[in-house]
Amino acid sequence: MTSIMGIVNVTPDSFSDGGRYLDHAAAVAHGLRLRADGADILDVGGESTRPGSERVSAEVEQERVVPVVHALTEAGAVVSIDTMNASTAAAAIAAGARIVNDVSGGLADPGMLTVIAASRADVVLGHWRGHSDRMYAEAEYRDVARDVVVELRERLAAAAVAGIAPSRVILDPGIGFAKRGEQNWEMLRGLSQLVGVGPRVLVGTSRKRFLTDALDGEVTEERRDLATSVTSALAALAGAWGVRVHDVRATRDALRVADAWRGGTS
Ligand code: PMM
Repeated sequence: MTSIMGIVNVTPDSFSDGGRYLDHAAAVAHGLRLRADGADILDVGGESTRPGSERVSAEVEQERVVPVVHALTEAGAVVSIDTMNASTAAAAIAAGARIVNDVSGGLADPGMLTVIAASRADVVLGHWRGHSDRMYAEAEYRDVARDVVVELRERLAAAAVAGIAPSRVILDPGIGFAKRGEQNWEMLRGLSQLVGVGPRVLVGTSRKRFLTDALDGEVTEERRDLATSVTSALAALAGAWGVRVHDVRATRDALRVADAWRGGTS
């Protein structure tokens, strides 16, 4: 079945969590709850990448995430570290993280791919064209899915040059990153092109703006999560290996239904 990556934000400014899980113990408890709900991977992040969000120093980021990565690993979870900083990736790997989730695809920090190559961690390479303060200025495409495939192939090649085999790579179309509303739908429509590149593909639509814009009336968190479950199931049918979500339980149900549709064994 499609893998579920559950989101554990350890940030005070996250749009979704609003700082509720800033406290380490609360973050760990939240992660364990997501694991009980069916998350295969817990994605721990200490820097919000939401449009317009402030960057934090690598030191602050590490103070937030390293104890959480350590505790969740000790509890037996597979942990990924959501970071664009090589030093945070290294610290999280030392604390037990098995996957580095770099939304910038190794572009934000020139040391990132080297750190990962020297470890046994897998890596998520996201499609990215710049930090959140300027990413919409970069949102020009001829054909979104085709352009994203070209750019992620380059990141895959850069990873290989650094010594990271494609089998360790997971590609992510970077939904919401340097993509305006409709461009995200264009990307999702062309998702099978990215799946065709070869490595595993991860898709993150959870609670994102383009998605809630498709709904009418007052959009509650519950409705955003329902909409997320639909896109996650559709991503699974398009061949995604995994989805990154806040609401693991609803996603699990949706993926089981998609799996039954496909005729898989769940
Ligand atoms: N989106 C966000 C953060 N990290 N990681 C991956 N691999 N893919 C994504 O789409 C992605 C990500 C932003 O969302 P959040 O602030 O709700 O975590």
